[in-house]
Amino acid sequence: MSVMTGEQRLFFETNGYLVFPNLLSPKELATIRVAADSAEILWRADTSRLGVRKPNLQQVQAPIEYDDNLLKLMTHPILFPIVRELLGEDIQMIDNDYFISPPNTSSHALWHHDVGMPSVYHPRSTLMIKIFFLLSDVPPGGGGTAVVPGSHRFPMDFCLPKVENPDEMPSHVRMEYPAGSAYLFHCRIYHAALNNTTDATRRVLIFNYGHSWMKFWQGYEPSEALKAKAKTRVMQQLLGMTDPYGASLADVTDWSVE
Ligand SMILES: O=C(O)CCC(=O)C(=O)O
Repeated sequence: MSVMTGEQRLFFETNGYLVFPNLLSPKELATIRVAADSAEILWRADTSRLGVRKPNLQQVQAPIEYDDNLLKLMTHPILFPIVRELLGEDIQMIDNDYFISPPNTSSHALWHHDVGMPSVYHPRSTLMIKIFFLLSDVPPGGGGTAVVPGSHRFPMDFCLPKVENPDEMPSHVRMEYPAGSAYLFHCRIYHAALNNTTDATRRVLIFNYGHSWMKFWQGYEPSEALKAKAKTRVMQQLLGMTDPYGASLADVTDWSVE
């Protein structure tokens, strides 16, 4: 039985993304924000920790390593079943990030898509899905993600218009929503981070899911300490602890992640 409504399925197939305004309750958001804040403090205090430290992007790389509440968010009870349905039973985490876009900074990610592996032609495949959780309000001009709806179906050699400023891309749609909202997209969709022209910092958690036979994005391989916490089939598969060519959640009935 499908966990997605007919409307969600058609919208995703047509546009390549879905939005969930105000998905997290105020209490859930507060818990996640506390976890993300502590991760940020640790990351800032130790510059050997992974993640870029640029004026327009502070990247706490692999936040699931920092706090169990961030780890658990990877299996959010509404979004994870949807991503599992879209990707299939061999779902695995590929990478995860906490992005902080400082006020009044230019885009850290111009228009691109995430799936362009040489030698693999996959115009109809869903190789990766990314979920974004907004931990701060993203007002107009607040450095939000933007997508070109339907561009996940563009051919590999499609030439997007060249634009100087990412905001100038024709037909783009902006992910400008209150804190606690979430969105997900098919990773072949063209997307960008827009300039943050406001005085507010944008904070977003990103979870990228692919298939168990894919490698983790380099630098996101789960640590032994994290793997030791994975007591359930779901978490073990997400952390790549199962046979890459035999992994399946099809017979899982216990969806708890602890
Ligand atoms: O920061 C953003 O909203 C864009 C993120 C992005 O480009 C990516 O995850 O590939």
